[in-house]
Amino acid sequence: MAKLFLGLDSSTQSLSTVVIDLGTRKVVYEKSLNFDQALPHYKTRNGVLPDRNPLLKHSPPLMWAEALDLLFAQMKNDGVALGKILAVSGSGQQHGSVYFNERITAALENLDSQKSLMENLKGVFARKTSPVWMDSSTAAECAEIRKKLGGVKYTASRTGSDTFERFTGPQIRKFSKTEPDAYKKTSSIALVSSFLASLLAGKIAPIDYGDGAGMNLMDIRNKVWSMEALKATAPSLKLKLPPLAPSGHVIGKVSAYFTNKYGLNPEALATVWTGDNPASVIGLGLIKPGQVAISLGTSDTFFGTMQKCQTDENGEGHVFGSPSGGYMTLICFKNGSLAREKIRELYGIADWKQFGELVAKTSPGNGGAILLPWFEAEIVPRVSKPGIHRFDLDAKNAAANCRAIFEAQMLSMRLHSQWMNVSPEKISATGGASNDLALLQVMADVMNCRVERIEVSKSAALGAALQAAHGWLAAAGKNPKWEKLAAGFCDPIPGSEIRPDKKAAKIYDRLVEKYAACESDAL
Ligand code: XUL
Repeated sequence: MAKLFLGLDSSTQSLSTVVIDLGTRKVVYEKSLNFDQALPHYKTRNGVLPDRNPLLKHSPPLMWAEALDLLFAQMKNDGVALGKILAVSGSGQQHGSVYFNERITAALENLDSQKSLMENLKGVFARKTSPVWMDSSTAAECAEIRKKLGGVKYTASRTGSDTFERFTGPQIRKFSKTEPDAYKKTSSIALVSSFLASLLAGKIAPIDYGDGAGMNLMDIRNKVWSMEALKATAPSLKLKLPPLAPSGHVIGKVSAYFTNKYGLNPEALATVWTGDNPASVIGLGLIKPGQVAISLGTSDTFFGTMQKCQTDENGEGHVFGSPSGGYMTLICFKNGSLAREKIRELYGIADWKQFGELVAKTSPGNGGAILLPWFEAEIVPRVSKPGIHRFDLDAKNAAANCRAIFEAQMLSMRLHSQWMNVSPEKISATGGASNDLALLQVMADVMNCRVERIEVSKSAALGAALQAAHGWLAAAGKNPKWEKLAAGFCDPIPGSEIRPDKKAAKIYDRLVEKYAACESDAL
């Protein structure tokens, strides 16, 4: 018999869904709905409202609710067996926040299936728009909270991260300062993830330890709201926050709204959602502590899992709760594919094949040449003024510069993930540039670790579907094991393994020190 679980992911630009059958261990349905295209009346661009102030990035929360209606209607239309879904979970873009007045509780309890979610939610918002993770308008509030908490190191060790502009705490502080009356009228604050979970459950949903850690408000070690951080952020904040809970934890049965309107199984369980990154960690199969994935996209992201909570005293990396227990880290390097492409353009290289051939003409370590490729302001390390720096590297030597960009990016990852104290057995490489073998060889050599490629479309929605299955099994007293549960859904591409070259690895053990010195010199 089919054992169906539904995962949703509300990201910046789209709402996606993945349905898995745990019986056959297969993804049986997937779909994405692009906000700009499907809901043009909100006038968003890439899911965000245009604003004259480039630092302000807000989205309309009603758009996310309306998208949920549209996607369920689409699933019904496509013949998805919604009546057989056993549990639903989800994930959302991290840090974004939704502000309700006191009418929210009754509205959620009485969702009328004759009306749309949009109509049901009329008059419940205390703030029309939601700041999202791309917003960087809270530098002052970050500094204020950090100062009240006692500096970068303390803030990071207490909440899992230093204060960041996009994090929810600084955003709430700004709202309370700039719109004190609206803040006063706010009875409840949700994250994107807990907002959508609340709609599915028909009541205010808890925030999970993964997404909750992206707020600068949660005590990362004890997984409770940190009174110290709440006090440093805004008045009466504790009263406005829902409880914290593990992701996948059962909230109750799904709201009758979805049962009556779309034929969703009335016995299906609504569970606690998480952030898109914690959900992706599951969707990429990072279950055991010490596992690492590197996503090579516009930006490069380093994901790792750890049993014990270590935090970055330099405040560059983030620690979130992982849905499979323990902790996960996220370290984001802005100059990823963006910088690789810039070098390709700079030297007029036709394609990535030719780029790889040039890299092959040079040897590991590049004769000690170092490039710092900060084409854009960098997140890790924190660099506010973009700039390219070359050390013992001839700007006219195309081949050396091609190797230098790959080595710089991997050396930077090695250096800036050292605080995690994790030596991975293997690294899963994913994202657009992960089919570049020259880059993966440099990755294996610099990290001195096996690298395997993994390709999962919609990793966050898949992670959410697995989370729904885990929650359902746990509620049935089955004590599910994550490794067993995820097996088969996110396996590496057969034959994609790349092994480190021991001689090259030794060279990088020395070069990482020179790289660190060059960084200090340039910062
Ligand atoms: C993580 C972050 C982004 C969003 C994207 O800290 O800001 O990855 O979660 O959806």
